Amino acid sequence: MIEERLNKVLKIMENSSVPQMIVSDPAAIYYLTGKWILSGERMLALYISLKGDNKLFINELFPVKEDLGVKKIWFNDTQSPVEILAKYVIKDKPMGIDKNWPAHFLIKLMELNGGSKFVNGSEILDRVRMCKDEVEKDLMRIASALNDKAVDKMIKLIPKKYPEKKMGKLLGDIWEDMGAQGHSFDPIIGYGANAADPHHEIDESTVKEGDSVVIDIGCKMNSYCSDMTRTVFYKTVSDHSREVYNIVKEANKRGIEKVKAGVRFCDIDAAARDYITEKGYGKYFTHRLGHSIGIEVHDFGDVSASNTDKVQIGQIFSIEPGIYIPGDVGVRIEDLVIVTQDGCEVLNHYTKDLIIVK
Ligand SMILES: [Mn+2]
Repeated sequence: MIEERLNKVLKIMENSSVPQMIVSDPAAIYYLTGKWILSGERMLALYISLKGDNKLFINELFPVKEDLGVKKIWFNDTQSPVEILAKYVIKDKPMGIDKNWPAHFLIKLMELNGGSKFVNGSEILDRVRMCKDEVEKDLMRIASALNDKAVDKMIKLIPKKYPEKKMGKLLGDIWEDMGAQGHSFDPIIGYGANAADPHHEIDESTVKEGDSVVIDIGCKMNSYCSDMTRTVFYKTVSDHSREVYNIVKEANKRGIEKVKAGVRFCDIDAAARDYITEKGYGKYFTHRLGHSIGIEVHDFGDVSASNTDKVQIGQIFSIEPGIYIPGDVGVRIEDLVIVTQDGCEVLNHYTKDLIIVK
């Protein structure tokens, strides 16, 4: 177990009157143990408690030889893992449950009275995960540095006029060459009208003169995700498209400038959104400004009008304003930032100057 992380979790458990918790999400278990265990539909449960009698319940089909600093309780396919788990829990105390734990396990544990009440325990862990430690910050810097290089390679491929799908495939090769563990999410490469669809699924479209090209990509490296977007233009750019680009670029800048410890997420969202609205394009900025990122590309915690939490040092999230005018032009510019005392460190360094690819 990674003691420093576990201790942070235990402290919040204590303050929240959740003396015991079941963690089942492989990403959360990785965060706490440094080990990925992917057991499919078989139960995997890390039980942690304020008493310190932590245990990892794991099916024999997924042998983990190394010492993870937590006692392993093995079971096989002929046994009921929840019945085994229920023997170890404190039955008259509340139990935190992982938000992703399948209901059939939870219901069984409830039937066995494996706790005095059951609460969603994930928020405790998710909030700890939002603030990255120094090791994680470095891994995020490494993943983002690869993304800076990859976006450059992708932009240079545009004149080849490959369909979006082929571009996505080539990006997979780029990640492989760089030693990354593949995409952190399905890449978005959108030409022209497709660029105006924020979550466009890549298809067989090809680029046309005057198109904006949205490239929203990220890799996984050392189990951490990168995510950035750049928008460029092919051959020419209309005055209207240039105006839209410059507004998004300024909104991205204003969002980033607003970030510092103690500022509310909603105020960061507003810093970018209000500018776009002021310029008359508010209704075309249809999504939240950003999302937390780390082991998962969308970690807990979003940068949106409804999140009134204050940002804390070490949190990493995206700043990704966009303007999407259906059938016309789409522009998004996205960077990841690490919150610092006085501002933030921007993880992406690829230029945001308007590029016209010839
Ligand atoms: Mn993103």
